Amino acid sequence: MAEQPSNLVADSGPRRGRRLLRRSARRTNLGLLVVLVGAFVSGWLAFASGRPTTAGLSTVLHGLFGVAVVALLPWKSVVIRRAGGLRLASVALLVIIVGCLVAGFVQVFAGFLIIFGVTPIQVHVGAALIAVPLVVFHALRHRPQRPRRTDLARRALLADVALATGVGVGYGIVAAAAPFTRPDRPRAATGSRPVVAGESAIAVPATIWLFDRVPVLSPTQHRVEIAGVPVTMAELATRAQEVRARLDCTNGWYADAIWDAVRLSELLPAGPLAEASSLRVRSVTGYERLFPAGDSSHLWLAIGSRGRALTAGHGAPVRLIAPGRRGFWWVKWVASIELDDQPSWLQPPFPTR
Ligand code: HEM
Ligand code: HEM
Ligand SMILES: Nc1nc2c(c(=O)[nH]1)N[C@H]1C(S)=C(S)[C@@H](COP(=O)(O)O)O[C@H]1N2
Ligand SMILES: [Mo]
Repeated sequence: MAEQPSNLVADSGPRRGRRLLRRSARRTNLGLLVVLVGAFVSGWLAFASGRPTTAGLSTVLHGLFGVAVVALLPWKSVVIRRAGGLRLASVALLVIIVGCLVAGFVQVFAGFLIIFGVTPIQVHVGAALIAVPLVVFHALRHRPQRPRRTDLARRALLADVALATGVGVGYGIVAAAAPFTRPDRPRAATGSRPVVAGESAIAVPATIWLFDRVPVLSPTQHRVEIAGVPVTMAELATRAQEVRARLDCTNGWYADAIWDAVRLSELLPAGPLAEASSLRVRSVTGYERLFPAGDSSHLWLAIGSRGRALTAGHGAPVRLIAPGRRGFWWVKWVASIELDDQPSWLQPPFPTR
């Protein structure tokens, strides 16, 4: 019955096969580039956001991009097997990406843990950072992979839809399974799992963002300069109230604790506060974050937890409590709080020390 259109007959056989393979190789590499960039960007987005909705959205987005990398690896293995030979830098890239993926899934299923002095997230983000120059080098060394018209052909789009569906289903399986590993430690929207069940902040792991050092300060000598006025710890203690807040570290853990703390809006002069665009919270170590001035009623200076003074590692004698923001905003060993004209978005998105 059916007569083959002549162009298809002419186009069949090994030559067509080779052309299709080359095209699928190009699309695989391009697709990998897109999802790698997407995973990298969404990973930092997930870190930047502390509120459950935005953090949850970027974490889901990140999971989808990450699973898409996994989904493309079987196709990439065809590209690799058909390549003339293996280059050392490309093999290193492969090892780094697989390590990054493994650490990502360890975080999802096991959560915060320390193996050989490092956590899954440290390995995961470290590997992603090392991958950046390797991917750039790899993509530049191989011939340019420009998108083509045929990439938008119906067959190609169908393949994309099939892949996207597979990625969605794959991510759904991961997300559905994750609550069953360590069910005693339910994941927050950020993916973090609780590190302690108690309500004392003292039991939480003392955490340094990058290279900061724990200073030893005297609770009786230390003063925190608030809009230029030195305030003693005893003064803060008399005004402190109990504040329940979740400290959610980007290292993959969270802790709900009760702090003894004073609201910043009650410590700052109302007039100048209304004029300022931001609050600069600075540590004696030089570590600092800028907050919108309007946040002053949601920011607190804590001097203890449930009647116990802070330990040196946790920011003694005074540290910031920033509910709804990731741990790196919770400046420890506060030296000063200044009203500032610099908008808070005009700062590095993450601390640099
Ligand atoms: C997960 C990331 C990636 C890994 C692990 C990886 C690994 C490899 C390996 C091992 C090869 C075999 C040749 C060699 O050793 O260099 C290869 C070939 C190739 N890769 Fe990648 N690659 C990745 C991503 C990319 C990306 C993003 C692009 C382009 C945008 C790309 C483009 C190519 C090209 C054009 C070839 C040559 C294929 C051939 O010779 O037929 N790769 N890749
Ligand atoms: C090459 C780049 C990256 C790849 C391929 C990648 C891949 C993945 C994968 C597959 C997961 C498991 C997600 C899931 O199934 O829910 C994951 C989790 C995670 N990744 Fe990445 N990632 C990359 C870069 C980053 C970066 C740069 C960051 C942060 C700055 C980051 C932060 C996270 C976090 C916090 C999780 C845990 C999320 C959760 O528990 O749900 N990733 N990543
Ligand atoms: N000065 C200073 N403050 C800091 C840090 C730091 O390295 N230096 N680390 C931050 C990070 S990443 C987190 S998660 C919390 C951890 O608080 P904890 O040590 O009480 O657990 O403090 C934040 N405040
Ligand atoms: Mo953190």
